[in-house]
Amino acid sequence: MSAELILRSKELFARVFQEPANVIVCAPGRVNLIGEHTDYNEGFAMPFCIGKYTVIAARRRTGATCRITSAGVPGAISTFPGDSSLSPGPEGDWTNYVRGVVFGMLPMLPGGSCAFDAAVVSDVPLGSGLSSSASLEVATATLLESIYRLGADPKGKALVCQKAEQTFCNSPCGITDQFVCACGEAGHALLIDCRPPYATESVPLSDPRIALVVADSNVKPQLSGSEYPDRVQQCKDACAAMQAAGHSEVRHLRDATLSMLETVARSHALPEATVRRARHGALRPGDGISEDQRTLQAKEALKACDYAQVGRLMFASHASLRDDYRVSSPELDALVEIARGVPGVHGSRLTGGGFGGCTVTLLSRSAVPALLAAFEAEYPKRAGGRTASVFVVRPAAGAMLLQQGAGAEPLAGAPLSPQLSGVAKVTAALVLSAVAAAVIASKRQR
Ligand code: GAF
Repeated sequence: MSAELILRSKELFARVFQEPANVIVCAPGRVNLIGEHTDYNEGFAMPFCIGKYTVIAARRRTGATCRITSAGVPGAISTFPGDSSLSPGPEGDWTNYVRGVVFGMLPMLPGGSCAFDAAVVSDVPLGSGLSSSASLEVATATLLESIYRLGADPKGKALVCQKAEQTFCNSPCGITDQFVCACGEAGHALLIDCRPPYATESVPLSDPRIALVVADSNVKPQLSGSEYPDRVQQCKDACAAMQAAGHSEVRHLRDATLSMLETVARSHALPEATVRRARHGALRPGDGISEDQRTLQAKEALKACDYAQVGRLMFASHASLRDDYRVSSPELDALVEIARGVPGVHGSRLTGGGFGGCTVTLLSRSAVPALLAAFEAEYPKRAGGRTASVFVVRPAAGAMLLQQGAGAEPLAGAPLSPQLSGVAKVTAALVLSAVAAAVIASKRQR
């Protein structure tokens, strides 16, 4: 987290609302190390927060009107009711992420209403599959939690945010992004069991011998386009077919075995494409290789510092997402293949929903310069001249209250401040590192 981002949020607030903010909150973007398209099948995912954040500077008001501005939309102030009359704004409006969360939290608020002024700044790349939307949602929930002094419940907060995205933003997303943005821990990945009651396990991921590199293909994914909802539906169809074949216990792909699926496939009850999606999906561990099994194996390998094994599982995950789940793109495949050719790279895969966006690569720290050079030299050749935006990431802390008080003073000594200083240290290390500073990409977009 850069101190500059906090300062920018305060300045924006003061400029737009003509007085100082008195609360500052933040929530990060995320990368998923492994466990893709498993969450809506009640499977397993293992993401981590990246050191890029959405920061909100705010001030509680009386009444029931919310006003919000964003550095990304200079000069505009959006106003909406902070009570049960609240509804989504126009389709695609960025404030729908905020509105949805406010709406979802109304029952928890005194009198069932709220009022605030808020200014949003963010260094999470927008629309790159790094969860800029979940970051905004969770930051909003953290704001309400802070200004109305609600008891902290990171998991409950994540669920409200997921529902906000589903109902106000028309995206049938799973729980991974909001969960890690709310519950992530610095220096750790978060294994999430996406079946209620959502057990989690923090898995150490701060070995100085390894590095994690995110490469943005600079092709924008469209989560609310039809491809993602189609995948969700195909998984449901596969479950329905297995139920119809007598496997009544298959409520989600998590409950299915490979042999159940094969039986149904042989009876031609499902289109071939649906069978392939389900093969990638969360088939019950212990029977065939699925993304769920890879995720659980990767967690064990990570705990044993067996990075070669984690890497093999990442490559296998990418192959399954490319060939069976069909959510990759030529650009993402190119980034993974370029990484595969660099000595010291353990594994690489697309991360997030796919159809563009980013890859994540796990490698020896000493191999980072070679990987950056390979992306710079090779990607434009394989991606029609497009360049990638590449940065080193380290697992960072989840959402937090940063500052509170008359002039929004830092929370020195408060329980959250050690987390903040942890983030600050990580960020400082990154900034000082020649490797991390090597953002090789141009800003060129499509
Ligand atoms: C997107 C969704 F928002 C997540 O819930 C998850 O399904 C992911 O795609 C794929 O793993 O980020």
